[in-house]
Amino acid sequence: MSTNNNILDINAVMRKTDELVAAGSWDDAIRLLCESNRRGENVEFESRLVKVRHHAFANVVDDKPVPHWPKQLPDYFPNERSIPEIPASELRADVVTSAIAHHGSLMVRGLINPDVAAGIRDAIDHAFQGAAEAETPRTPRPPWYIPFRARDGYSFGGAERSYARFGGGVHAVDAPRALFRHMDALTAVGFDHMLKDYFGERVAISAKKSTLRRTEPTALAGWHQDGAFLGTETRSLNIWTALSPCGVDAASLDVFPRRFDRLVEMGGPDIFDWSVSNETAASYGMDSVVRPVFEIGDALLFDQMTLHRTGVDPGMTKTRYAIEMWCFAASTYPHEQVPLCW
Ligand SMILES: O=C(O)CCC(=O)C(=O)O
Ligand SMILES: [Fe+2]
Repeated sequence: MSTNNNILDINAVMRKTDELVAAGSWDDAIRLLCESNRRGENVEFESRLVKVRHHAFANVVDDKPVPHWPKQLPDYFPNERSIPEIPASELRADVVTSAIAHHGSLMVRGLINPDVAAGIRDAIDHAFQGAAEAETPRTPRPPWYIPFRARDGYSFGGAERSYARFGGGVHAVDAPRALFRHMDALTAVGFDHMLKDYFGERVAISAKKSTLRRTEPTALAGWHQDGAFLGTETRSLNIWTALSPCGVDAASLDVFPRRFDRLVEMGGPDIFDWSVSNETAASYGMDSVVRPVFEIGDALLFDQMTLHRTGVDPGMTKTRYAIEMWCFAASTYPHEQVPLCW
């Protein structure tokens, strides 16, 4: 990536961004910052982009939920007992709709190019280092780690960060360069358009749940459906992207390859009150659980009803890099998740 911006260009872009925001042209501001950062990564662009995406939400979103969602589609993978798989070239909204409705998730092979993934991994390492150094006091470590500030009316701070760290994660919004690289890699393969098609409206991501992960084989793994805290009625899609090989000697995910139309019973001797006990999970047939093997850049798409956990095994030896990014139809956005416009 080149860094051929000179200071005059940077100032000009920032001034133009101010003008666009003042005029209410939020999408143009987002586009300008993305294009500028693509030409040469710059922390000013990246941190402004996080802020503009967050502030844009209140200003651009007046969408109503589209009626009759999700579309009723036949099962495109009628003989599949495991998780349906497609190459990235076949990714379309209707394929996602069908796979989620009939199988609970969809594996997309080769969504992100391995060279691009290496750049994201590098940004994740820097973000973890920045987060560790910034712990007390929480001072920024630009360009890798810059604590995100939510607007009034949203809650995002120490409690959320401690929770993410406990789970082996750093919030993507605290790592503007990693977030840019990841969203840009997805945009480069048309994922933004696919999402818009999938929801039929504006898309927003969650500041609270979009997480850079470096997961050790010793990680805690509790069965859950994210709908336990995202709500069952919201329209969501998680894109979980592997940035290092996993499933053999690094943690994967364990996934029930089926649709659940409600939350299963929660509680038991597990990690959180929204965790599902091993016994309850087993009652849905442990034999059917899939632990996918991911190559770098493969992504699993699923929603808040999918029953899953971190897929670890005592014999695993390697750290796994991944990004979990929860996307929502803006009109059904769960406020406490703290929105950023795509
Ligand atoms: O990365 C993991 O191991 C857990 C991810 C997860 O629970 C999710 O993406 O919803
Ligand atoms: Fe989850």
